[in-house]
Amino acid sequence: MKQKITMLGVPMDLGQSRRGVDMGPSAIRYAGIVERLRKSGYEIEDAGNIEVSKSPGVKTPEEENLTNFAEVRDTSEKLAGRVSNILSNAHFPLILGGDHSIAIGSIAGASAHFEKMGVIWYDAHGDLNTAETSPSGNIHGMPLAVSLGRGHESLVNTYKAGAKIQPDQVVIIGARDLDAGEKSYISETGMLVFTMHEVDRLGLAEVMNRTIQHLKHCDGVHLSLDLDGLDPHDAPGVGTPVPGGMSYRESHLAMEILAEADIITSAEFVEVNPILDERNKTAEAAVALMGSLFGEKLK
Ligand code: Z70
Ligand code: MN
Ligand code: MN
Ligand code: MN
Repeated sequence: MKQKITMLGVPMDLGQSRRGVDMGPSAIRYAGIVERLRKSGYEIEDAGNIEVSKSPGVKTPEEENLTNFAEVRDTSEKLAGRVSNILSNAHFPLILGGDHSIAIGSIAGASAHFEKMGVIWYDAHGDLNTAETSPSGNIHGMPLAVSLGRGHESLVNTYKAGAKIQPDQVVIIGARDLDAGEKSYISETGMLVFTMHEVDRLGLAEVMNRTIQHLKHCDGVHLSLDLDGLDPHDAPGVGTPVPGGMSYRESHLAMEILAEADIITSAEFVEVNPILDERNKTAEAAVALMGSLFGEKLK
């Protein structure tokens, strides 16, 4: 993975209902990400944040169970273009969220550069809802579904028409809060999901080995890491903490195994909410995990 990194912040908080996650990119910068990766010998360029604007005025009918639909759609389109350009310049796109709805844009932009891009979804949630199955109407619970071609067509058609990935290109790790519609979709498709049950049974090292094996047929892999995949004890600064998650240590091991396998071609770290955090602990965890993902060694 030794290459130039372009880092891009997406101060998006419209995909969910807690304010503050738009400050995630600032908190991660404050926690020293640029200096950290430079120490490992990377050239890293901070491209700043993309603009996220809330459009005032009349809500479209889509708003029914897709809150802030127009804003999320517009931001996704913009982000996809930026991510695609970063890859065209042969740089590694490192995206800082923002809520998880931004994955719609990251995956759309990145997948345009591969025949078959894999996605590792490290999260307490499946984010596989559609407006029909969502209990909340929050689009951050839908980005993986959208990338798989399920959901409102103008979200699905971000950047390029249609699905960006197929179920056999996805691995979910750390799930422990799946909604009924998400469970049905997982069992219909046979998608590989390591819930906390499998993480505890197999250990995270084995989970990561099986993940890498499962994505062998992919020519690129996007890592989408939601900080709520970690246990709230280690990452309290998230909008929807779910007990019983992967520890700080386990998550480091996961990143180190990915670094060793050298398969990740783009990454995003999302859902850091500094307002809900304890002394920037969650942003610092994100930075430390990025260090390991980019090959930092303990000795
Ligand atoms: C729930 C929903 C979710 C992230 C929470 C929660 C989804 N399944 N996603 N936090 N990142 O509203 O769809
Ligand atoms: Mn260059
Ligand atoms: Mn998520
Ligand atoms: Mn989540």
